[in-house]
Amino acid sequence: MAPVFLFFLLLPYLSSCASAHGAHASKGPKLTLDYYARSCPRFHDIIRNVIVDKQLTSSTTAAATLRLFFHDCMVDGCDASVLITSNAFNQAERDSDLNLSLPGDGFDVVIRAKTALELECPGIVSCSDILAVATRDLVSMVGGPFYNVSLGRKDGLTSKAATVRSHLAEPTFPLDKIISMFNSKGFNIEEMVALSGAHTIGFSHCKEFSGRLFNYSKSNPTDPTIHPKYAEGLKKLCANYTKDPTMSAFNDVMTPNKFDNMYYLNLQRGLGLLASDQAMASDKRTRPIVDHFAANQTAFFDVFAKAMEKASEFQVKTGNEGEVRRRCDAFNSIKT
Ligand code: HEM
Ligand SMILES: *[C@@H]1O[C@H](CO)[C@@H](O)[C@H](O)[C@H]1NC(C)=O
Ligand SMILES: *[C@@H]1O[C@H](CO)[C@@H](O)[C@H](O)[C@H]1NC(C)=O
Ligand SMILES: *[C@@H]1O[C@H](CO)[C@@H](O)[C@H](O)[C@H]1NC(C)=O
Ligand SMILES: *[C@@H]1O[C@H](CO)[C@@H](O)[C@H](O)[C@H]1NC(C)=O
Ligand SMILES: CC(=O)N[C@H]1CO[C@H](CO)[C@@H](O)[C@@H]1O
Repeated sequence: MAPVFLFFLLLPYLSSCASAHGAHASKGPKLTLDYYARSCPRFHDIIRNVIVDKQLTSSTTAAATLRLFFHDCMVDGCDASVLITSNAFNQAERDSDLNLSLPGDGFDVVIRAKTALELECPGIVSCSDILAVATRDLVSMVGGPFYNVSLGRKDGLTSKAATVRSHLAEPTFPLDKIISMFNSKGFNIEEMVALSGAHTIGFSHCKEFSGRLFNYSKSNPTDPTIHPKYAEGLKKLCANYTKDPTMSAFNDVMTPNKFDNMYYLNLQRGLGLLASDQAMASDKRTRPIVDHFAANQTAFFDVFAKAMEKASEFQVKTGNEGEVRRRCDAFNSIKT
C-alpha cells in the first residue's frame, strides 16, 4: 500500500516539473488543471456534491465562501492560512478583529469537503485547493461565471492575525487607497471593479455602513448619495445595531442571492450598501466601468472570471513550500 501511495503523491509533481523552468515566477512547480486526475480522480465530483448539498440547506454558503477565499488569497496568498484556528501560542488570521464577521458556512463547507476527500484519497488534497474549487463551484451554482482553477497549491505554514489588517480594504477607505491596495496585488482598476461585483451576493453587518446612515457629516447625518427610500429602510433595520450587532442587510437589495450584474445597476441608482461600493459609481476612473458592467453582464462575467483565476493563483505555495494539511484548521506539526 505504502509505495502505491507515494507514487500517486509524486505523480503530479513529476508531471509538472518540465513547465516549472519556464518564465513562471513561482519557485515551486506550476499549478496544473489535472493535478488530481490520477491521485484523486473523483476530486471534482466530491467537492461538487458537498457544495450543492450545503448551498441548498444554507443559502448564505456561496457568499460566505467567496469572501473567505478572497481574504485567504490577499493575506500571504491562497494557502488556506485563514482556516487555521488560534491556540495559546498563536493568534491566527481568522481571529484578526477584521475577521470577526467571517461567516461559519465558508469554513464548514471546506471542512466537509476535506472529510469526504480524506476518506477517498487520504493525504492527497490540500485545503487551499478545496477552498479555491469550492468557491468557483459555488459562484457558478448561484448564477456566476465558470472559470478554470489550476491545482497543486500547498497549505501554508503560518497564519498570523497581525498580518491581516494591512492587506484588506475597509469600506471607509478612500477609493485612492483601495485602488492602490488592489494595484499592489497586481489588479488594475477594471479588475478591482469586477471583483467588487462579488457584492452581488451576501450581506454586511450594520456597523459596516452605519456611518453613512447616522453619522455622515456635521450638517448631514445621512450620506446624500444613498437613495432616500433605501436610506430610510436601512435606518429602520439598523436602529438597534449597537444592542444587536448581528443586524445585517443584503449587499444587493434587488437580487440578493443571485450572482448577476445587479450590483452595478444598484450603484447607478444610489443603492450601493458600503461607502466603498457607492464610491465606484462617482469616481471618474471607475464610473465608466460601472456603467459598462451595468449594461453588459457578459462583459462583467468575463473580467470577473479572469480576475478570479488570477486571484486564485496569488502567491500560491507549491512543491515543498507548504504541506497538505491533515485537518484544514491545524498545521500538521504543532508549533509553539
Ligand atoms: C473593494 C474592497 C472591498 C471592501 C472594502 C469589502 C468589504 C466588505 C465588508 C465590510 C463586508 C461585510 C462583512 C460583514 O459585515 O460580515 C463584505 C462582504 C462581502 N465581501 Fe467584500 N469587500 C471588498 C471587496 C471584495 C472582493 C474583491 C470580494 C470577492 C471577490 C468580496 C466578497 C465579499 C462577499 C461575498 C461578501 C458577503 C459575505 C457574506 O455574505 O457572508 N469583497 N465585504
Ligand atoms: C478551461 O481550460 C480548458 C483547457 O485549457 C479550455 O479548453 C477551456 O476553454 C477553459 N475554460 C474556461 C471557462 O476558461
Ligand atoms: C460620529 O463621527 C465622529 C467623527 O467621525 C466621531 O468622532 C463620533 O464618535 C461618531 N459618533 C458616533 C455615534 O458614531
Ligand atoms: C429595536 O428595539 C426596540 C426596543 O427594544 C424594539 O421595540 C424594536 O422592535 C427594535 N427594532 C428592530 C428593528 O429590531
Ligand atoms: C457585451 O460584452 C461581450 C464581452 O465583452 C461582448 O462580446 C458583447 O458584444 C457585448 N454586448 C453588447 C451588446 O455590447
Ligand atoms: C469564523 C471565526 O472563526 N470567527 C472568529 C473571528 O474572531 C473572533 C474574535 O477573536 C472569534 O470569536 C470568532 O470565532
